Amino acid sequence: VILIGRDLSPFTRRVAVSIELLGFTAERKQLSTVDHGSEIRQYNPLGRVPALELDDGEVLIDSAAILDHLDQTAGPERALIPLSGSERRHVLKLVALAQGVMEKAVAAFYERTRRPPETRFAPWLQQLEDQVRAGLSMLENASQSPGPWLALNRMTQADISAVCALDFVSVTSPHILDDLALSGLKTLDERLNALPAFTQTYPKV
Ligand SMILES: N[C@@H](CCC(=O)N[C@@H](CS)C(=O)NCC(=O)O)C(=O)O
Repeated sequence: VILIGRDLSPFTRRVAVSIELLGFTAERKQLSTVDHGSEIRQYNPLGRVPALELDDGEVLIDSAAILDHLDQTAGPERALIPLSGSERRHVLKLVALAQGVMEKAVAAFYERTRRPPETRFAPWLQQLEDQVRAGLSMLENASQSPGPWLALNRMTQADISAVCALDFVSVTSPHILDDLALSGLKTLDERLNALPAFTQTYPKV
């Protein structure tokens, strides 16, 4: 399989990390939406990453759909999101919070880097950054529950997505984290970033 997208994209990174942790392998095409739009559109007409080309040529788009496929392939015992019930709802809620942080942090990054400065709208940027802070604070609350993981007694997609979201914010907009108490989340972040799946994919601007 081929994973299209670079590790600066938190959506791509959570897929890359999940592939590695589930014991799969993928060829990487570290393409950027800024510089490689036409090549990316050959995989995803929307021009977005990540996309995953399977060995038979089928192309999956959107990180959530790709993660769903990886979990199905891995089977219920190893899936990073539990199959059903309250455990599934709990993990999905935390994943949604992490995904929301990614979406808002990416939007804030674009607001600051893709617009001519005179067309930036400060109140909108402020709202995006407040949403990032709110999402991270909720994930921090989850990190305070007993045990080393955000949910359940093992690593789930909640942990992977939360770390990918936090690292994207740290690398692209560290000022958003000023005065935010994230000790539990940062401890989790340090622990996971010591694993090769995370170290090898750490985002670079
Ligand atoms: N919901 C999508 C979001 C993907 C996304 O927004 N990717 C960004 C890069 S981090 C992108 O492709 N941006 C270019 C664009 O949306 O035009 C997913 O989970 O894969």
